[in-house]
Amino acid sequence: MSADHDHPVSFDPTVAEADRHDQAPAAGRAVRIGVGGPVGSGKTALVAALCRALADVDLAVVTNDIYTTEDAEFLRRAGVLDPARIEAVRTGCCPHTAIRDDITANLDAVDSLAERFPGLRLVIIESGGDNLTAVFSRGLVDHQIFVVDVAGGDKVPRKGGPGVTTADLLVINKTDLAPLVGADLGVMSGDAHRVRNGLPVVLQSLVDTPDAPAVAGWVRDRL
Ligand SMILES: Nc1nc2c(ncn2[C@@H]2O[C@H](COP(=O)(O)OP(=O)(O)OP(=O)(O)O)[C@@H](O)[C@H]2O)c(=O)[nH]1
Ligand SMILES: [Mg+2]
Repeated sequence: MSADHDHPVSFDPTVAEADRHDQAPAAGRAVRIGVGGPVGSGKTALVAALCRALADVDLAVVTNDIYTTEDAEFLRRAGVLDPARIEAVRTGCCPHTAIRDDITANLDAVDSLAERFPGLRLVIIESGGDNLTAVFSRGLVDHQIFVVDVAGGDKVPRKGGPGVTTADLLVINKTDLAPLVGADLGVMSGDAHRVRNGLPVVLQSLVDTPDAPAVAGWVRDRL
């Protein structure tokens, strides 16, 4: 038997992620925050809310859609940000590919914004809607927010997956819909805290609090 079989190489992705995560952004460059989560959970609505709440911050947005530029157009129509500060990436493939595996198109979009807006302090990158396994490469973002919603049922947080368990902030959105879908917010909150081992969790409704104050405060603390 060869030495390779006696001593197989092992790779602990948790350790590698932690090491990369500790790296601060290069001096002077904008902080990049990823917003991921399942289809329709409220990512674009949260990005719009953050643009409103952080109107005093020099910021820009990159959206990802598979075939369209729908989310970028929504944000431009909403008038929450100078349209020139919104870049759309069309992934043409599973959204996680463009935020985790081949991040070139997203890095190009961030670079283009940074060149045009030299004082940029924050870039928010919205992933296309994906599943519970989708997370951002730490080569693309410094921090990531994962958005799930109440309408998916109160079992979602305990189903786990790297988005729910390792994102720097978990948002449980659409709490206003809980009575309509029979979701128990206490169960969702309890399960989320249990699987995240102390990482923060925000429960919110963008209907009740359109400017997402808790998430906006968390983002400000990252700047
Ligand atoms: N009731 C309720 N509806 C919400 C809330 N947040 C977002 N929505 C609605 O949910 C729908 C989907 O929201 P989006 O922001 O487009 O969701 P998304 O995650 O960006 O969707 P994709 O990018 O297609 O994956 C929209 O009709 C929003 O108005 C909320 O807190 N409560
Ligand atoms: Mg969206």
